[in-house]
Amino acid sequence: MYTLYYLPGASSLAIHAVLRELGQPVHLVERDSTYDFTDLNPVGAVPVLVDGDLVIREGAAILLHLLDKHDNTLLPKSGSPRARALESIMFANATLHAAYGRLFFLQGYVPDPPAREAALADARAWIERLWRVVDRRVGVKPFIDGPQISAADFLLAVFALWHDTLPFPIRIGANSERLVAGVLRHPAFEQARAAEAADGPR
Ligand SMILES: N[C@@H](CCC(=O)N[C@@H](CS)C(=O)NCC(=O)O)C(=O)O
Repeated sequence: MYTLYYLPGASSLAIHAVLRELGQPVHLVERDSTYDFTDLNPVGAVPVLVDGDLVIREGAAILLHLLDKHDNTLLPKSGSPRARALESIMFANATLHAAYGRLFFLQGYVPDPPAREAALADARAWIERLWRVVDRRVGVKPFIDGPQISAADFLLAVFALWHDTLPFPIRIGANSERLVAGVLRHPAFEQARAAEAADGPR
């Protein structure tokens, strides 16, 4: 059985939902209940997945490990559909996720209010610009790379859920809103989210 270190509603929710989609049993351990978590990940961040003797950090690496190991429809097996899907995962996890990381850092660690507000406005504008990239890529499709839900879609929906915790709105386009609504209705995602909600908001 896998062990997933998580925080409720954090990017680890995407991994949790993927594990459910794959039908894989998982032992969930909340990061803050683990006093020696930095032994597992010196960076202190979730997700961390334990698979037997293997400890994997970094969300994208965890996703690829799981999707290569188990039969699934979340990641095409080869060719340009796979390349597109990998690009979407990396964009979501390395570019859009990092933009939120910057925003959360500014919220928590810039003590001077005027400096913080200016930096937050800039971080927010960058996130909205990235969502416009998402919106154009989705176009009329239900999900980012086609009719089939993918791992990148799970990540995007997790990020969109963070908007409820912010003191200002983040505008995403109509295509992105449709994508997110589709993920929120998806049974594996819905179940993972409900299970984590029992632990409270992020
Ligand atoms: N590059 C890392 C980033 C992970 C990350 O930023 N995780 C956040 C939650 S989404 C975290 O654990 N932050 C530490 C904290 O909230 O204390 C990955 O993709 O796994």
